[in-house]
Amino acid sequence: MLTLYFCPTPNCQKVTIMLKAINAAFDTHKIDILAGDQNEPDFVAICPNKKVPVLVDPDFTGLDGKPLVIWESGAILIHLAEKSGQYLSADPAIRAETLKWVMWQMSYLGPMMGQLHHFVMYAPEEVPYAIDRYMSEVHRLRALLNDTLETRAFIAGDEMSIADFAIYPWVKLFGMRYEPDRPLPHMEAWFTRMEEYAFVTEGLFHQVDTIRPEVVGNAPITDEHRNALFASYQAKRQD
Ligand SMILES: N[C@@H](CCC(=O)N[C@@H](CS)C(=O)NCC(=O)O)C(=O)O
Repeated sequence: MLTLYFCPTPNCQKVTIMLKAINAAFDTHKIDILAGDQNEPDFVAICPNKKVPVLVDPDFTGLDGKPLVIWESGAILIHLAEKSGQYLSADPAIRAETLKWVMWQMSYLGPMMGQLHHFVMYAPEEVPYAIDRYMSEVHRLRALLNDTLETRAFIAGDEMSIADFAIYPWVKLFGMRYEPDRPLPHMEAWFTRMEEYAFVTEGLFHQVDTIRPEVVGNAPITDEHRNALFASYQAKRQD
């Protein structure tokens, strides 16, 4: 059976949506990132990058001769798409378009939204330049998404793909916290189209009751949480 090391945040929710979409059986191993579970030696042994999600797929053998371990959510989506033969077309043009948007999510949308969240929620001091910089990037990226969805049903064309799964949790749950600078009707219509599929909502809300209130802004972030999340940064500051 597949094992997913997980917490209910967008990078993990894209994987749970995919797992539900392909009807895969999986065990969830909860990693409490505010408690610092990602820094524990057992976890670091499988993910030296100290981040979730991590997928262990015993149907394949890794370079170390053990069950295959994959981290980086985009790589996990591609692995599951290739394994199941679903949500990543074999047609070169559709495949390229799908991978382009997966990479866009991994390199722009996720990092820019993540940094905005960091400077709004977690930074120990206010840095207006950083908030302005990441907020304007988030506005730009959402506008691009909205404009793209004006002429297509799903991100990579007529068919739902791993590009939709990668992008949806970020703009749906996370993005709602940061008001857009203009209406995004095509993105809203895409939300509705996505949510016609029960697995999208099931994947998005998988174990969502275990989310910490601090992660969604309903309780204050403390130095203890910052130390769990940004251990190397804190250590450097104390030098
Ligand atoms: N590029 C990575 C990012 C993973 C990531 O940042 N995961 C967050 C949760 S959404 C995490 O593990 N944070 C813990 C930490 O920063 O210590 C991916 O897409 O898998």
